[in-house]
Amino acid sequence: MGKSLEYLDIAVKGWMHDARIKMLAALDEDLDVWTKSGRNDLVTNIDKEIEKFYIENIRLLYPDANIIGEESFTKADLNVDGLTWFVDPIDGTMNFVKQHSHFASMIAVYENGKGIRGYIYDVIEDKLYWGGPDIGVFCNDVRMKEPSNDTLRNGLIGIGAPYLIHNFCNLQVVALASSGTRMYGSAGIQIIHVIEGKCVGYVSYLRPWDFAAGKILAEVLGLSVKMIDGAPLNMLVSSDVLVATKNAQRDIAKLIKKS
Ligand code: 2AM
Ligand code: CA
Ligand code: CA
Ligand code: CA
Repeated sequence: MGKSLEYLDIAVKGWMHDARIKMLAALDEDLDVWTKSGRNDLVTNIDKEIEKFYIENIRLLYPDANIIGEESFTKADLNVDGLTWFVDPIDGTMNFVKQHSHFASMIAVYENGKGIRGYIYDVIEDKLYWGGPDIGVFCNDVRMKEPSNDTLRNGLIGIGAPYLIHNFCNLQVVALASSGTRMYGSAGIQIIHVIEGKCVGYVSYLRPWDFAAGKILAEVLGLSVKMIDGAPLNMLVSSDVLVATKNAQRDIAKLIKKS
């Protein structure tokens, strides 16, 4: 990878702090908003600006790196050979536009398919969750502990709304077997809740930049990050993703039915 991980951490945190200032300023201005695949799927000028800002900075320091950014990737970028960056400039764009809260900015760094660093920034709370297998996980400067290995019955479960509405894989039964269901509209925010131990799991249909950073942080903290049927995730493919305590993962596996 060339430069040290300490160097990388300082650089990425600087970019993300600058991006946060841009996002907060944008909340007081008129946004340009476009739809993508449908009326629920938005992109703003700020998503595009921040992705461009991250990619320009990554390219300056790591000119040979492969970058998979939500708003700009092409098929040619879809490989994980060497150093690969996953960029989701605003995760929860609908929340950014409608709620002015519950959105995140996410960056992940993989080397030959292995997670090196994940960064999830809860912009409104000003909390940056970051780390990797060599150093552990931190919330800002505070080291995070592994969440307790709670069961589904004793914990809250985050579920992507379409999955619950359509009862994908019998998830309505999973929801009823838990202590309650939570939906925040941002994969990053929901994964933060699992690594903090506020929820025992989160399941949704996600794209690689939605789960790349969270997978690294959650696995370092002893959580399971797999497809809902327990199959390993492919870092280049969108799929159902379950981030959960090991006990909740086992409980959910008993209740799901393949759709
Ligand atoms: P996004 O805001 O970066 O697009 C809830 O919508 C969560 O699912 C968000 O984390 C959102 O990320 C993600 N998501 C993934 N694919 C989506 C899609 N096609 N439409 C809306 N949200 C999507
Ligand atoms: Ca999007
Ligand atoms: Ca996203
Ligand atoms: Ca996004």
